[in-house]
Amino acid sequence: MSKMINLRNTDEQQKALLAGLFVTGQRDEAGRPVTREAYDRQMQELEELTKACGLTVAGLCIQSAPEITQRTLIGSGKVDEIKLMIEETDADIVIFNETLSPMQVRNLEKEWDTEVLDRTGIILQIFSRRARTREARLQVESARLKYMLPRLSGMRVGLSRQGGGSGRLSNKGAGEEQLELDRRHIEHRIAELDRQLKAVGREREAQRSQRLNENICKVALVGYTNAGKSSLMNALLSRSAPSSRKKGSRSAAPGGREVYTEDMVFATLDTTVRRIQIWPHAPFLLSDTVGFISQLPHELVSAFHSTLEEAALADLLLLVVDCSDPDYPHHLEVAAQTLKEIGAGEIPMITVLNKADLAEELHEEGVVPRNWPCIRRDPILGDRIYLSAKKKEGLDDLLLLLDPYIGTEMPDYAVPPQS
Ligand SMILES: Nc1nc2c(ncn2[C@@H]2O[C@H](COP(=O)(O)OP(=O)(O)OP(=O)(O)O)[C@@H](O)[C@H]2O)c(=O)[nH]1
Ligand SMILES: [Mg+2]
Repeated sequence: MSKMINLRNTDEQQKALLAGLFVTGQRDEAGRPVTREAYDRQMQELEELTKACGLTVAGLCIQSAPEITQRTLIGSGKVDEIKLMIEETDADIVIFNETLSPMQVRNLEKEWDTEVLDRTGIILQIFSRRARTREARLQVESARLKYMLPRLSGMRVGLSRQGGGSGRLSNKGAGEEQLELDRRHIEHRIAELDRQLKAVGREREAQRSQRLNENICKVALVGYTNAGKSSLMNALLSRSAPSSRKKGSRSAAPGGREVYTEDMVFATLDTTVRRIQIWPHAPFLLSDTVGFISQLPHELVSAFHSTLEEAALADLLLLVVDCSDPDYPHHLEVAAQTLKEIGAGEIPMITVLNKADLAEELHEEGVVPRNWPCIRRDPILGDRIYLSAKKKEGLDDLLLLLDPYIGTEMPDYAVPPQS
């Protein structure tokens, strides 16, 4: 099966077709009508997710219909159309924007003799490829198995990381037997993973309580994936005095100070905490963690609960959003909803409208509406600030906004820069 694709170990890029069903007259979680433009942006996001998985997008097929077809989600005419597209493009996989029922996946795979995955499946796949730390790996495996469990009946299941070799994306064919695991086996594995996660969680808890005991403001970067959270952390780090941590403090993660950034969804999966100390502002602890996305699979939210909890324990949230993205108001809503889910809905928050440089460029090209923000004009609007993490513009204004939270009293170990 695998609902977790096993990418071939080859230089050849594998091809995906993207499919979606735009149900006319549909409403979002807030009860507002979903426009075709908004739906097309969802499909663009699916394209980003597909690329982040190392796949090439070979084509796109969206059906517009008043209702779904139970058997295959899309209507039979579209099923035939996509079958032709698969033949023409030699696609290895079809990825749906909508969540598919196990029955729909089975029916479509039978029709097309090609692997079929949904949005949740592709997000889980990205997470499993990116997870680096032990905790992230455990969290992702647990989420994958929980996603698979209700989809087992009649499915061929590949849980092995090896797989492949058959020239297909899935584990169908040779070696299939050894890749089949039954429900009980999976349930045992989930229980074992959850036990290990609890143990790792206790270690994290010990580090965290040490930080919480420190008399220093804890600020958490949160927001939609690819908004520039890690870039903002690096921009602040570049202004921060070299670590002058108190003896015995373990608040900053070991290793290099800079964090990884990339123009790609889910570049960050783990939490990093750094001490930021920029004269003459008081020092504070800044954490950077996994980003949010529309329809973040709930298996992942629960598996990543302890990672996301970092935000729930902060004194202040910096909600970072890419304001050059026309869909940014929606990203803000998703972030607010996710924060509520993880118990961080009541924490004081500053909204950072990042990539103001890009928004301005687009504005000048006439791409975005005329009333879009301008970093040089009104950079601060209440608890909102426009800045550019990449160009390191607007950081002083941000620090001014932070002052009331981080305190202005200089601790004795804070030293002014030497001129
Ligand atoms: N033009 C412009 N690009 C930016 C800015 N800030 C970040 N970027 C770019 O946006 C991309 C994503 O940045 P990250 O800092 O990795 O974003 P993130 O929010 O940490 O993303 P995830 O970890 O994937 O959730 C990178 O290519 C950055 O260089 C900015 O102010 N202006
Ligand atoms: Mg990041």
